[in-house]
Amino acid sequence: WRRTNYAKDTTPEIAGEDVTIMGWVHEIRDLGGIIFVIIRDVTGRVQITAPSKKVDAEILEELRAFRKESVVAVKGTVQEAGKAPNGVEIIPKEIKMLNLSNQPLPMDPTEKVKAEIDTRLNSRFLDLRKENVSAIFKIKGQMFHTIRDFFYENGFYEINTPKLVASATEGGTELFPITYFEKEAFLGQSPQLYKQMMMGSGMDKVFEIGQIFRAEEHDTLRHLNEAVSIDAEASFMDDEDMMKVLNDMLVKVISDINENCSEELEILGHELPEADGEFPKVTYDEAVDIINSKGVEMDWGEDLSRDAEKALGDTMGGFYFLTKWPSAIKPFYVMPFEDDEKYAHAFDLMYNNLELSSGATRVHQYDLLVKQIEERDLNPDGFGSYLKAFEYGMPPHAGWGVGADRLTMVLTGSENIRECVLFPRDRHRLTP
Ligand code: ATP
Ligand code: AMO
Repeated sequence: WRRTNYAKDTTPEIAGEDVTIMGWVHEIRDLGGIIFVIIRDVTGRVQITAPSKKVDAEILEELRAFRKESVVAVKGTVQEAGKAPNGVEIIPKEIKMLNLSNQPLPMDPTEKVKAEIDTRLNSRFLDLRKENVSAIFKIKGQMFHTIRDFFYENGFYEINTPKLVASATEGGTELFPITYFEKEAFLGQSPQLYKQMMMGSGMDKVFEIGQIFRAEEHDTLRHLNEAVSIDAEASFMDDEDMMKVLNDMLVKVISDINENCSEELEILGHELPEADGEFPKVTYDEAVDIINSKGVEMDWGEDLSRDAEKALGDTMGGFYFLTKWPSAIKPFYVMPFEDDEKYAHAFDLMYNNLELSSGATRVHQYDLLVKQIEERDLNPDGFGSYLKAFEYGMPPHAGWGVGADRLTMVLTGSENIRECVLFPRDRHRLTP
């Protein structure tokens, strides 16, 4: 048996032809004199129609033994049928049961019965059979495709860096410790140190798409303990240059998804945000004023609370950059302003109240880097192999990291980050 057609390309144009369809039993309706079975595959659905007058008794018997969500192969003749999916039905000639599904199902992939997210994630393979669930991952796939294209077109080399690491990068509290033979090690929080070391390699511009691990204690709709980060780093560039790169990349992502994923967007009932020109910028100082004017208390020098993010998001709307952060709340690798050290060349990209990315011009001077590490009560000895790269010719450079799963939330209209990850890892979930 060989599959000849997908559901989608079984159309009235091929009426009269014999086809072989393979897929899942989506629905069975046995009306006595006629049996309807809907078969679902990656492209959609197609109807098998078996009138008892036209079809062998043996085949009718086999159809009656079908159980929902079993995997079957059906050979038959295509015939025009106005009311059926694609305007066709297949009159079966031969049937093969490839894998019989147990009953009852742990959840209903036809969505006649709604299930909670936990039930769905427990049976994720079944959940993904729903078109509104797989649509999210088809869009996420297009997002990665466009992003890779964008980087390659713009001279960025793709790199892979270790996820088993010896030190923290994004503040010591969110690390997962592991045993690495006789040494202590951690799961990487960010490729930060490696992408910066690559600037000392002369490769000029690099990007990485990879897993990051953060021992976030809190349980929110936008944090996971394992996420995918899209990281970029470029030599002889600064924060302004890298904001432009990020801006251009997102414009291309939105335009490509509109062009190539219109069906998926329709299934999700989602319209993509506008992104054609330059995203607005608001400085941290301006943001503090806006937030306070909205009745949310915030002192200068604090990170934005959730309420502050919401107040700012309500005012700004859409994509915007939050720039010129206080140095004290940014990591050691961020470049302070030359004329006013209390400000840093750091930015976040926001969408409404959701932080999508952080980036900055980096410190490329060895002495300043050591000073900033010490000021944050970290020990420079722990950063030996990183610091070494700053002693022998490190160009000025800048970069950013985008949370791929958070960006997918924006691109698919999902409220919960768990919807945008196949097998999410949160405080309570380590399987499947
Ligand atoms: P970063 O990687 O820079 O921390 P982030 O997007 O993870 O980026 P958030 O965790 O969104 O940053 O931080 C926004 C603010 O929301 C922070 O002040 C954080 O402490 C706060 N926050 C995070 N989780 C919760 C929560 N469950 N309830 C209330 N506030 C929270
Ligand atoms: P930051 O810590 O802001 O910056 O992380 C970058 C982006 O990654 C996403 N993100 C997360 N997504 C889901 N769950 C999480 N727990 C989580 N943590 C982070 C967010 C965030 O904006 N090294 C810097 C980047 C740089 O400067 O190049 C960094 O890691 O969307």
